[in-house]
Amino acid sequence: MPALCGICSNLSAQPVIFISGLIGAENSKQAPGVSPMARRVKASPSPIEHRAKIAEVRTQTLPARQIRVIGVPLDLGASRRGVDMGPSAVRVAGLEAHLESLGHQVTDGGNIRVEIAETQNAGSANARFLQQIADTCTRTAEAVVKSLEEGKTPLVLGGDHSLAAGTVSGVAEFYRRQGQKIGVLWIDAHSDINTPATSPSGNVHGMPLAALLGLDAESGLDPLSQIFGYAPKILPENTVIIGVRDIDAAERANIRRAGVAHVYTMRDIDERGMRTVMEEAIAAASKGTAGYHVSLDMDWIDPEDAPGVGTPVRGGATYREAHLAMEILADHGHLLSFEIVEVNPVIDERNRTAELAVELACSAFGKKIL
Ligand SMILES: [Mn+2]
Repeated sequence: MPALCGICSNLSAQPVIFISGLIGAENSKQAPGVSPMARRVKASPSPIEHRAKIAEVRTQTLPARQIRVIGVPLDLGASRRGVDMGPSAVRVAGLEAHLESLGHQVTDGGNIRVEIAETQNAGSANARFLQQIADTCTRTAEAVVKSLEEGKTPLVLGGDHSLAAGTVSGVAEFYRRQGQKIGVLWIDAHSDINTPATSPSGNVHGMPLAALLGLDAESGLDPLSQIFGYAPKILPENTVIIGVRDIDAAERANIRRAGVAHVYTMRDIDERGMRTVMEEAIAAASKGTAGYHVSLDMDWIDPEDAPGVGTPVRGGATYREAHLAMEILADHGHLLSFEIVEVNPVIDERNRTAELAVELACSAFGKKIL
């Protein structure tokens, strides 16, 4: 289908309201047999009118949200210390003020209680601090459910990525009570799909996606998969992994075992472009669901732009690719909840990774260049 312009091609994937808004009542009176696309081309306004109209309609699809910030200063799931300071770094970078400047109402719900490593017994080497992490995730899940009940979009700040088992469980539980499923976009250098039985490191931040998909949940050994007493929280067909470039052998097998078919590696982004990848990812996560949760591990972005992360890996998304992905998410409007994890101020440079996290959150919540 030929697009009218760069902006129009953007619109072709928008909800129906968009297209009908562009065609207008007058044009809809045209003779039967003329395709909607032909009517649209015929009815093209001047470029300036056209752009103004698009700007107006786009704004309409992004209503102001009430956003609830929830900090989870967890670093029990990682071997490198420091991501427990992530929520603070992102707040210091001005998260609340920047989101409010976009017209959103932001309330900060404070931090979820987390145990301090030095006071705890790590338990089994297969999954260190697993029970303490599961307890924190359960508290996180309950806070997320409460936010959604109050009509607020949860914006969770980590902390290591194991906390996603809590966030996603909360979103899934809220929608399950309404008979609906959710999708997940897992944007990360790693696939985080080990289980306590397969993990080579015993670091629980490499396990949350497996827990959410209910992989090995029947073994009863993984309390992360049992939050709210059931598994799985998400289905493989609505789960999309984006930006991976460091997957161990067990994870490769687990991706197949779990049946996750929508995996976009950095090679896919290189070859096919961020635009195509995000459109396909959003389509998969949206299919038959109420919408999707976005779990953004800052290590997805190249260490050149995001040096302060738990586990840096070369070859990540560029600054602009990362923004574009978030902008495309905002265009679609089906974002149910959002989290930013693995910001590590200890190895950051003057808080620039936390500042980038704030920028990306703004793009995901509707900030536009023009
Ligand atoms: Mn991760």
